[in-house]
Amino acid sequence: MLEEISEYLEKLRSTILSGDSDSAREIAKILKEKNVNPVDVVNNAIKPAMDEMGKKYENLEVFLPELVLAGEAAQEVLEVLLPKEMESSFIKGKVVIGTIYGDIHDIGKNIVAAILRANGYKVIDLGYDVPPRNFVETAKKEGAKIIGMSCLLTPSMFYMRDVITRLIDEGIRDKFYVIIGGAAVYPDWAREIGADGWAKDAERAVQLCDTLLEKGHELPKPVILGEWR
Ligand code: B1M
Repeated sequence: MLEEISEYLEKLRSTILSGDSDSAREIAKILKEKNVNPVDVVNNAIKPAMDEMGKKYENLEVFLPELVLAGEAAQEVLEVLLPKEMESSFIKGKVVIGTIYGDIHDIGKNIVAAILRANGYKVIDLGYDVPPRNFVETAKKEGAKIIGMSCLLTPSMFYMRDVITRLIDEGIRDKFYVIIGGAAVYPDWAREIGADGWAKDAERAVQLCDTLLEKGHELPKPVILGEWR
C-alpha cells in the first residue's frame, strides 16, 4: 500500500515537472480517493517538483513556458486536494494572507491558506501582488489578529517591511501578529523587519499562528519554526 502511494507520488512529481496538467489532475484524484494527506502530497511531490523546476530554470535547462506549465499542473493538483470545504466548523482566529507586492507566485501561499482553513482559521486571502496598504486596511476592517505575507521573489521582500512600518505609523503595531514565509525570506529577514514569526512550510505556519495566539505576548520575537534551507 505504502509502496503504491510512493509510486503515485513519484509519478505525480514527474508529471508536474513535465507540465502535464491533465495527468496531474488524474493522479491527484487517485491520491484523494486513497485518503493520502494533502500535506504529504505537497512535501513529496509538489515541492520537490517545483524545486527541481527552479534549479532547471536557473541552469537554463528550461525556460519560462515550462515554468508556467509546471505551475499550472501544481495548481490543478491543489484544486483537487485542497477544496474550499476543508474549511473547519470552529474558528480559532482570523488571518489575512497574501503574496506581497510585485510577486505573483501563489502556489505556496494557497497551500498555507488551505491548511490554515483546515485547522480552524478563517482566512481572508488577498491573492498575489498585494500592496502593503491592502494588508493593513483589510486586517483592520476584518478584525484579523494575524497578517501573513508570502514572498518568493527577492526584490519584493522589501515591501514586507512597509506593512510593518504602516502598522507602526498608525500606532497599531501591537494589535496584529505579522508572520512571513516563502522561499525568498528567511529567519534573519523576519528579525530585521520586526516580524513576529517565520515558518518554513504550511504545517509550521499553522503551529506558528497557534503559538502566537496562545502565548505570543510572552515569547521573544520573532518565533522561528523550521530550519531555513
Ligand atoms: Co518563478 N521564480 N518567476 N514562477 N518560480 C522562482 C521563485 C525562482 C526561485 C526560480 C529560480 O530562478 N530558481 C525565481 C526567483 C528568484 C528570486 O528572486 N529569489 C523566479 C523568477 C525569477 C520568476 C520570474 C521573474 C521569471 C521571469 O519572468 N523571468 C517570474 C516572476 C513574476 C513575478 O512574480 N512578478 C516568475 C514566474 C513564475 C511562474 C508564473 C511561471 C510560476 C508561478 C506560478 C504560480 O505561483 N501561480 C513560477 C514558479 C512555479 C516558480 C518555482 C519554480 C516554483 C515556486 C513554487 O510554487 N514552489 C520557483 C522555484 C522554487 O521555488 N524552487 C520560482 C512550490 C511551493 C509549494 O513552495 O512557494 O516555497 P513555496 O511555499 C512553501 C513554503 O515556502 C511555505 O509553505 C509553502 C508550502 O510548504 N510558505 C509559507 C510559502 N508562503 C508562506 C507564508 C507563510 C508561511 C510559510 O506565512 C505567511
